[in-house]
Amino acid sequence: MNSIYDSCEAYLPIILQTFIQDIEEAAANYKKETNLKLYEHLHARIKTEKSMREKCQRKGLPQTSQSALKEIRDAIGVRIITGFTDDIYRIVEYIRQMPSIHIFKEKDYIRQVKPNGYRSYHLILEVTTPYPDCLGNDQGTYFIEIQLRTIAMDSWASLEHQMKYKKNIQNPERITRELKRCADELASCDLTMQTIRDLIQRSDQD
Ligand code: 0O2
Repeated sequence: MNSIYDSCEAYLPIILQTFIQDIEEAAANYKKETNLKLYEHLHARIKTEKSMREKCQRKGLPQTSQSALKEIRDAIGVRIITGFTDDIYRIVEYIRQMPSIHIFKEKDYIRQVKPNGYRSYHLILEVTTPYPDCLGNDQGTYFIEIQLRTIAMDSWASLEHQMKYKKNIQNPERITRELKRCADELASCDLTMQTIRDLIQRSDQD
C-alpha cells in the first residue's frame, strides 16, 4: 500500500527538523542572554500511517494525501514543555516572527481553560517550503501542529488522556470533577512557581 502522505512523505521529517533547529537556536540565544532555559523538553513526531488513516476514518475523510496533509493538520506535531507559563507566551511571540510561517490557527487554552481543566497553547502553523506539496505547488505549504504546555499542564494532560480511553469507569462524574480540581490545583502551583521565579529575578537585579 502507498503511503497516505504519497511522495510528500519524504519532506515531512525535513520540515520538522528545520523547525526544531530554529527553536533550538532561539533557546540557545535566550540562554546566552539570560542564563535561563526557554523550555525544558521538546517532543516531535510525524503522525504514523496507522494513526493518520484512523483519524481520516474518524473524521469521515477519504484516505488520501490531501486529507492527511491539508484537511487534517497534525501530520507534523511538536510539543514544547516549559518550566513556567510566561515561557509559553515568549515562545509563541518568537514563532510569530519566524519567516515563512503563517499562524493558521491559534487557541489559548491557558486563558480560556477547557471545561474539563485542560490547559495548553495550540498553534497550527502553515509553513512555506522549498518542497512540492500534495496539490502540486512547487513551493508547497505544510502544516505543523504545536502544543505548548508547562510541566504541570503536560503531566495532567498525559494522565487525563490515558483515563479518557478507560471504559466502564464507575462514577464518571466524580472522576471528571476530581480531574478538574486537580488541573486547577496544578494551575495554582504554576502561578506560584512563576511568582517565585519573578521574585528571584527581581532580587537578582537589585
Ligand atoms: P489526536 O488523536 O491526539 O491526534 P478543532 O477542530 O480545532 O475544533 P481539534 O482538532 O480537536 O478541534 O483541536 P484542538 O482542540 O486544538 O486539539 C488538538 C489536540 O490537543 C488533540 O488531538 C489532543 O492531542 C489535545 N487535546 C485537546 N483537548 C484535550 C483534552 O481535553 N485533553 C487532552 N489530554 N488532550 C487534549 P486530537 O485531535 O484529539 O487527536
